[in-house]
Amino acid sequence: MDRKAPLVLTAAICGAEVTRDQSPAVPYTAIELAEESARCFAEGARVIHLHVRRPDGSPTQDRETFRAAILAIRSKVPEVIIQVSTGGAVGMTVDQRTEPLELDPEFCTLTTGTCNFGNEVFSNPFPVIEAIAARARKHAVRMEIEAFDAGFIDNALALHRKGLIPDPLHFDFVLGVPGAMIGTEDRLDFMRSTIPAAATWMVAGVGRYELPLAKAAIERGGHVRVGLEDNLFLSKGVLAKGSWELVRAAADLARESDRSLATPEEARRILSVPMRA
Ligand code: KMH
Ligand code: ZN
Repeated sequence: MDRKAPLVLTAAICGAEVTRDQSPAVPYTAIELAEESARCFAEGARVIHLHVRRPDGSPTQDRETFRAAILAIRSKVPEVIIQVSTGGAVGMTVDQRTEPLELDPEFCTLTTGTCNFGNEVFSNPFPVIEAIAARARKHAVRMEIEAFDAGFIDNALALHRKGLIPDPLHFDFVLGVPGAMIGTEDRLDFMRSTIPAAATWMVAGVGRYELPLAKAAIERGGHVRVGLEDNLFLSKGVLAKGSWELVRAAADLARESDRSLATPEEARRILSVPMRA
């Protein structure tokens, strides 16, 4: 990848696990998600990785809750790319996880392997991956491959060879999940050495790995995801005021490395996510 290509920043603003008890900045409602999306967009985020919550903060993949959130985000930030999660929360069924795909969103995640996830298991055996990919294809949703560990990439490439994951391939290396691959630079370099040269990639560092991996990805020509889903802290012991502050920190790293931030149009071209009519 071109080391000076414009940088696409994704903001993972909510997730399924983090709670208001841990950080008051975690958005739950459609309007909170939209306001946080607007703040992240203003700092340079071009993709919103979206989970939704019930009013009590518990995670859901309910289609209508996603619809309300997407409409609210669209009304505040028409240009931003909205990526719905098909991971949901640990323990959800394929039918639950794929509810947002029924809305014909422009972009979604696809996790291509199983790993420990804290003290739980994020379960993605091949029938689950293939079913989610089939529904994404049916709704013509662009897929981002989420690789929490090295074998997830091999699985994705096997599914790509079978025609189940379409070109062009785009990977998100999610590194630092307790129970999966850690977020060191050597792990990142190994992950990126295993993907096809034509593929695009980004990194989502979890916890303390978030900003160091953002810097490493920026220097290597990759793209970056930050946000409260992955990490609550701006620095050791200092809670981020919102995902927007982590986006700002990543954008600052890009400025220091002389990488421009992608415009909304550049982000859509780099990720192959055209604006839907
Ligand atoms: N909440 C994690 C178990 C995704 O969004 O696609 C899964 C996850 C991945 O967040
Ligand atoms: Zn997620």
